[in-house]
Amino acid sequence: MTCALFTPFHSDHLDLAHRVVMAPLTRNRAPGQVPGEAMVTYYRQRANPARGAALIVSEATPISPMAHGYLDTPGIYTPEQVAAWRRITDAVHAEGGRIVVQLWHVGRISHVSLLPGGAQPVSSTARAARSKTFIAGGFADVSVPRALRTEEMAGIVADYAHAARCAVEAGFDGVEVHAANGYLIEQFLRDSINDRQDAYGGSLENRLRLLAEVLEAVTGAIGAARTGIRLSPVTPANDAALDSDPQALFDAVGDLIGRHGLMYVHVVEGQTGGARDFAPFDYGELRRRCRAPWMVNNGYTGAMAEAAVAEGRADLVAFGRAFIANPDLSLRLRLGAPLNELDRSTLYGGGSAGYTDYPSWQDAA
Ligand code: 8OZ
Repeated sequence: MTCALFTPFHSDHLDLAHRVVMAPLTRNRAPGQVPGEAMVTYYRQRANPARGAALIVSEATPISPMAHGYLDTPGIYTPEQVAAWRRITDAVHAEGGRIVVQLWHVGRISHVSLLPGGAQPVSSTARAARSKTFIAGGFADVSVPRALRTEEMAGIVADYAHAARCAVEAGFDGVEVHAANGYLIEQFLRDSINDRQDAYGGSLENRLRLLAEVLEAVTGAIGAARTGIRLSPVTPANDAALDSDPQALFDAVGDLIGRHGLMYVHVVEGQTGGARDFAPFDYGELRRRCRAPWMVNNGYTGAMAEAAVAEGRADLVAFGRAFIANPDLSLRLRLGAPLNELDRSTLYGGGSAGYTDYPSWQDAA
């Protein structure tokens, strides 16, 4: 295939061999919340830009014990986790690749069985999401959260900064703040969820406050040059009903981001893993405000990605499901080779089956 997608990308803060990015993908294969050998193999298989990703965004990675919401997700806040992630970043760099870690707090999308001492999940609100999570024994309804007290907010922000410092110590090339898919930051942003009366709820400025403080803290800890962010302005994922005015909300988010000069902005267009035209939204307007390299995601084929880059609608394109099933996705796209099919039954948890055993094009041939 020709070939805008396979031109190098250079910006002030990013130098990439081409435009194909591996999207963050929750796989639930970190028993004890620490990355193990299988994860090293999985990321290494996808790390060489000549076959795999120009940039890997890690699976969503909790920033603190209270940030977990799914079984066996790997944290980035203890020395043991930092040492374990270091083996992954070393493996990726040895292949000539780049990797950032996605910093995650699930907020109310969690379950008491996953939290320290059976604690209640925390959120902007005490109203439960009608949503499921994945716990020991399978899928379960999320637990009823409690609303964070105003004086607890500084601790959440400090957890983001601590995790960002851990990320750099672990050898990551940067971080992606997960501000998408109905998790904690979106639970504060959207007026459909945030029902607070304090300085973190009500007005647009107040609902933006957590994100503003997180960006200030993370860029203060590791620099804007190493800070990216993921947004999903109109996804309904995790029972996140749309804001009453998504365009106004995310235009304000864009203005905030634009003041920081971030490494990149990663946007899920439409319904995460679903309809790209789920609700109207002007992504071009958001991009103009963010003033950062623009990474798009959600159901892209190679042809769609090529067109988006060739027509200037995106700088980078993140592929999720296709990268699960095709460790050598970029080579296959470049050659126009057929793609392996995804096995949905092995997405979350389990062993090497459906994790590190998808064949490369060369193996198959
Ligand atoms: C699928 C399953 C569990 C978590 C997201 C981190 O949607 C996730 C996720 C996706 O951002």
